[in-house]
Amino acid sequence: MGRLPNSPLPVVVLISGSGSNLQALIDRATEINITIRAVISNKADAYGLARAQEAGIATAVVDHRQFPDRAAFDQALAAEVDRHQPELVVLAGFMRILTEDFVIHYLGRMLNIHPSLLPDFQGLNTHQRVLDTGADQHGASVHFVTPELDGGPVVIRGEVPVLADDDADTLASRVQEQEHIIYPQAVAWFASGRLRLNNGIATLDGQQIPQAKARHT
Ligand code: NHR
Ligand code: GAR
Repeated sequence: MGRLPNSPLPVVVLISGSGSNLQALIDRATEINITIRAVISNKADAYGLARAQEAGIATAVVDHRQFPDRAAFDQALAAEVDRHQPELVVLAGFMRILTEDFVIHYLGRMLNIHPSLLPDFQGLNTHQRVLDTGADQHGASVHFVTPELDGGPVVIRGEVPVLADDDADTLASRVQEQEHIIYPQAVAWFASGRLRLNNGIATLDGQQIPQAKARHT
């Protein structure tokens, strides 16, 4: 079942919405040596599903509302993911908190992109919270997913300035430009074997990736 050396890394992408980060990965898949085996959404109307279909990628919907609880949803989601035998699972605007069992199953082979400079501004509604705090820097972070929500080791961050006339939408689009650069970069590192999670520590070329200190909550 192992891959030939230098064959593209099989990836499954989980989405809930627009899929612009998915599109950035589709556009650079050949260059970064990945093959996106499937795109799975918990929302049937996610625009990212159309992006996948346009690119000839298999799609599936696992609607969380069809399950009695998070454990049942996550079991169905894991079954759909595992059918495609990915070596990496990419959360790209996926909006459901995942159970510990799900996360442990993919530990060290699941990445997320979060719209803040982690460890600052974990959770939802980050752009408005940054504006409300008056911070002058914002951005996005790619991290390994661990059971602690938005708390796994950070791989790469992309920074943007907060401008005086920003609202949450202008700030979000500036952050997303960075997302579309840093997410393919992180996935490329993983695909080439340079990026790993070792005993809870993210390493690049065997060196620990430095973790920033919190400046805000
Ligand atoms: N699951 C675990 N265990 N660990 C992480 O680090 C996770 C995760 C699941 C998703 C993405 C995350 C983000 O980047 C992510 C990281 C959704 C929520 C949330 O509160 C929070 C963080 C993230 C994603 N979701 C609500 C829920 O009840 C639903 C919100 C909605 O549907 O709009 O699941 O920010
Ligand atoms: C991105 O900005 C991503 O950081 C954020 O949602 C957007 C999805 O955009 N993720 C979260 O908020 C996760 N809770 P996309 O669907 O166009 O990639």
